[in-house]
Amino acid sequence: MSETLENLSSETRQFPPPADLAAAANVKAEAYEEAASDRLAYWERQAERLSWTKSWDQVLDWSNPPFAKWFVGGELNVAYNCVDRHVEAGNGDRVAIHWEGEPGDTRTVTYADLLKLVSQAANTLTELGVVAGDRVAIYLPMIPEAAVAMLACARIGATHSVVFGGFSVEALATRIEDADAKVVITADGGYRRGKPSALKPTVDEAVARCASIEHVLVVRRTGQEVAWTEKDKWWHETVERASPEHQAQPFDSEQPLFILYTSGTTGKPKGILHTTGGYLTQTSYTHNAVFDLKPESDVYWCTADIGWVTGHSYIVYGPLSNGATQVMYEGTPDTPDRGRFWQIVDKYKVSILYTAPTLIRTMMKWGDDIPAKYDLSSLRVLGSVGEPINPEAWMWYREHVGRERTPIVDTWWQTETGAVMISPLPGVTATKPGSAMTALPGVNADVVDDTATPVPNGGGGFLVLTEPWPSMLRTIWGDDQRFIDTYWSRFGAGAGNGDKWIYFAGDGAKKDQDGALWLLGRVDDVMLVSGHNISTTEVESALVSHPAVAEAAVVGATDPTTGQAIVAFTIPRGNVATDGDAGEELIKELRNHVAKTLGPIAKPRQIMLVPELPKTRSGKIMRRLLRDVAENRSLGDVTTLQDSAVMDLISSGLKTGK
Ligand code: 6R9
Repeated sequence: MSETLENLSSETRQFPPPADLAAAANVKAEAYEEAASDRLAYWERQAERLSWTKSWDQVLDWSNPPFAKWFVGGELNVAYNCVDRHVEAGNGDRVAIHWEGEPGDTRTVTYADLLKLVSQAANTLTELGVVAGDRVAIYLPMIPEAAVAMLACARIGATHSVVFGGFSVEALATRIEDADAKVVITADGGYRRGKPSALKPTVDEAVARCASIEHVLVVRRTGQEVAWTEKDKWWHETVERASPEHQAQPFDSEQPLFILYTSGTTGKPKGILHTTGGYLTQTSYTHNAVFDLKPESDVYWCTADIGWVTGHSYIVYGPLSNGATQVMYEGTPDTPDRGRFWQIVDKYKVSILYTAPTLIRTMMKWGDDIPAKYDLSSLRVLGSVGEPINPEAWMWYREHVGRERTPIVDTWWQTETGAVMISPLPGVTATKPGSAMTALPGVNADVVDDTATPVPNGGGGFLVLTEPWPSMLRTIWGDDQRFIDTYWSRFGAGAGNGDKWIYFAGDGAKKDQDGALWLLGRVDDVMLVSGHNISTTEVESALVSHPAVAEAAVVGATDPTTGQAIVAFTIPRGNVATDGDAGEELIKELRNHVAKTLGPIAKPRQIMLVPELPKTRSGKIMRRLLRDVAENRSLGDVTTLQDSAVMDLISSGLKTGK
């Protein structure tokens, strides 16, 4: 890319933390100075949140960059830290998981129950021949057994590889093969959109292709008919009959904990490898700091799927290591109706809610009257993750969910970073709608130009992390070279530039006049229009700021005169007329609205009104597929698409405007 990203929009609204929350906050403003004065000592203090059977000799070994070792020589057991120690401290009766099935069935799992289940599952895996270092694939719906299975692997030092329950045979098989997994843990099926969907047939097909799999453990969730092979064992006939006694053994701080595959835009999926001591330190610390968690009184709910890194770090490892009480929900937000999320918040008196911009925009589209029907007064902190949150979606979240009381923490991080890196602190930061604000204490982030020089306030460029952090990925499973090439060869020492190793996140960002960070989306998505780099995020946010728009996705399509031209796919809000002339009028108005908000250079060449947008299971817009539509190509890889019918809907219902 020849020049830095444009810096088009400006936002002046600002919201200081509520005084009572600030006064009682877990982390105060001093933390920034403490961490800046001695970063490693700061992380060492965070590691002391955990129970170690052997302390470390060295905080960080960075002698062979970019391969980091944290808390070198330390030993701990991750499952012990997430379960046993809370029971030993007398909190066995505390609810760990309020589980809500989609059809309305519920389960309450206390920390004592969790200890029993995790111990039984650890014993079963051991009986099946799984030993420390082996890989176990997990392909489950959002049921408590998903967390149990992950913790059971951690307990015996095995490495889990969770694959989204919605992924295809192909996706599952390539992940099993790449990790050379020995066992798969799955279920007959799960509930989605009001009916049971099957999982086992996908596993059967994948296992038939993967010689490494010796056993398949099957949880009975729906009771549907399943085919049975000699590798299959029912969970309730093995795990639930196993001994509940299991002594957790300590493992080295760098023992692998999990592999999680990120699809990326090209090439085969990357198996991101995380280890134990540093990962648990940072997930535990950030969950406490960013959400201001008070484990005795808060009810926390993260709406992510366990198959996404957010589910790993902020449903399983962060919250459970902190002894939190949380809600886990199996299904979709509109089953049986569009109030389901708010009904759950009301029912369990959820105090901390962590969700994604895609859901917030969907709720905006469904209408303000839906959340208004519920008592949401228990909420005190709201979080967002997964994509840049448009300022208008942020304001809607604050107004209609937070009822103008609760701070919003917009948390930037990645599968690769393992835990939150950039976020406001709810008791400290005066937030700006749409900004993730600043790096957390202990984290060093910056925005640089293409010569790796930090941009001044007011400038835009590439987001980088300039110092190693405890929960950083250790490598790409089986491919150290790809790890170096992907993340470390753009800037700094890995690019033959100086002796500092600089991590390139792949995102564009800008620093505003106060130094707050604004994430601008993946740099692969940046558009080059008449020589100007324009971020998709800013044009999308301009569209969403129009009252007729619920959601927008913007791509750059090849254009003979401007190089690339801006093409926008826009979902109108529910009550907006779009038939015939009304649609044409709206398109004209929206093009002018963007030009007025961001400047004429950002005026879309074309706006299409669509009923839906293609998204991944974790809710990210797949702009790559929209680029294919905008350039009249056949669609590329659609295996990670959440709902394959969406692309047909878009192609058949297009209304174009020039
Ligand atoms: C946790 C997670 C990582 C990519 C990341 C960025 C985008 C995540 C964001 C955000 C702006 C935020 N992203 N959080 N962009 N603001 N608060 O999402 O991990 O699935 O690996 O995706 O998601 O583009 O690089 P992962």
